[in-house]
Amino acid sequence: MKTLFERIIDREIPAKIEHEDDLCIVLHDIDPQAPTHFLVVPKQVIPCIAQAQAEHQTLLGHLMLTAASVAQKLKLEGGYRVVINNGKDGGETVPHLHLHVLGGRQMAWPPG
Ligand code: DGP
Repeated sequence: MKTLFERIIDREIPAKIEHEDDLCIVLHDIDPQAPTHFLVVPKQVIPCIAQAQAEHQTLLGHLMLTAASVAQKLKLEGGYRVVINNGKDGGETVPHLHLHVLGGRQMAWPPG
């Protein structure tokens, strides 16, 4: 069965897409937790970061660099936070690895 993000990648579910390339898609979160909140999602399904393997190293780097370039495009000059939720305790709800990028307000630490 397809993950939610695969269905967005395949245009079965609409989303506000900010960027797409051969390896990933970037979309705005449906339930933003900051003035800007987007997700960087690999087209290849890795269920969670804990299941990433050495063969994914280049892809993982690409996701990080894409997060930074889209943050720059969206003018998050004051800074931003990049988050990966892993598994139940990490708050992951969609089992398809993704980076959250949140910006446009002062972030708190520790996170909830
Ligand atoms: P996580 O909890 O880390 O697995 O993050 C999943 C995120 O996906 C969550 O912040 C909400 C977002 N999300 C869930 N359903 C949709 C959807 O249909 N469209 C979009 N754009 N985002 C969604």
